[in-house]
Amino acid sequence: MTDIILHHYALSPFAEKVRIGLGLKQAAWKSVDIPNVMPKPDLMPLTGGYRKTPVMQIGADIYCDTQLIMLELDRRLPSPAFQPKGREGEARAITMWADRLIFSPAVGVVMSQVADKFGEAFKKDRSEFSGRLFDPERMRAALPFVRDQTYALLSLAETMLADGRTFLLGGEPSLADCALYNPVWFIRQHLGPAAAPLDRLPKIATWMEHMGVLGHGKRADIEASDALEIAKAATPGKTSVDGSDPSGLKAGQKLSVTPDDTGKVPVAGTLVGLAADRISLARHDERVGDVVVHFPRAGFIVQAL
Ligand SMILES: N[C@@H](CCC(=O)N[C@@H](CS)C(=O)NCC(=O)O)C(=O)O
Repeated sequence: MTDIILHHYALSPFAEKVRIGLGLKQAAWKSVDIPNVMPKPDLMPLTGGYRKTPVMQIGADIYCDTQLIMLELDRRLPSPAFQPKGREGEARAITMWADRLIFSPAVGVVMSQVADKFGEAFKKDRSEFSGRLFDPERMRAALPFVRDQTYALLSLAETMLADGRTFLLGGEPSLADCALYNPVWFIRQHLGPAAAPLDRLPKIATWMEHMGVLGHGKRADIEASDALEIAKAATPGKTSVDGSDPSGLKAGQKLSVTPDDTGKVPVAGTLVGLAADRISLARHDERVGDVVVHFPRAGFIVQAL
């Protein structure tokens, strides 16, 4: 298989979800360090505008959003599986819950306590990214609310672990564990393991120890320019458009795909792939030649151009 390349930075919690997944699979992968704010001049030729972290590249195929990155890793490296047999939907539903509901208040818990550390460039970037002013004063005032939300939501995971199981779906780690690891890791990374509300969640503390053992797989650092060369030398993999998709979209249509929550930058291209879990656009860029950019369906807005 062509190398897995992860474009990411060390402190990104969504990147940590993928890194711990690569550890679970004991995968070998290549790492490109990207800026944590715009501009990202060596990422844009690959994604066509998608700016979030992380992005996975395999040759000339570019995977946006960890929802799809994890599915693609599972497809290409099936063992050990991210999704226990017969419980695939459950694993993915818990993942969506952690990504879309827990992440935001957990980030609030951290930001409300460290917001003053960030410079103007970061504040400006994150204001644009979220569509809301990065205001340390407002963040500090929100701490009781975001801490309560984080506690209430993490308590559900604490309940899942209450019967003594090692991981969320049983004896083996799954996609759901990698997703929950993301916000808990972020709080611990910035505020330590005893920070509220983690101090009230002993089962999650033990579970984090089991998760940490998974590691990050076998990582080798490469330059962004190497990744661009790899894309240029590669040909995108085969894709197909499901003709019975309820959207009625047809192969060859010009479309844009845009995240519905943050970093809402549209990516334009030609439809070459469509399935229940993904939409794929072909694009061309001088620096990388022909690439196909893949997005999940859930959480992305598709518009005809
Ligand atoms: N739904 C996305 C969320 C990704 C996300 O929000 N990543 C954060 C970093 S953890 C981000 O992009 N921040 C702005 C940036 O890195 O430029 C996913 O699952 O990949």
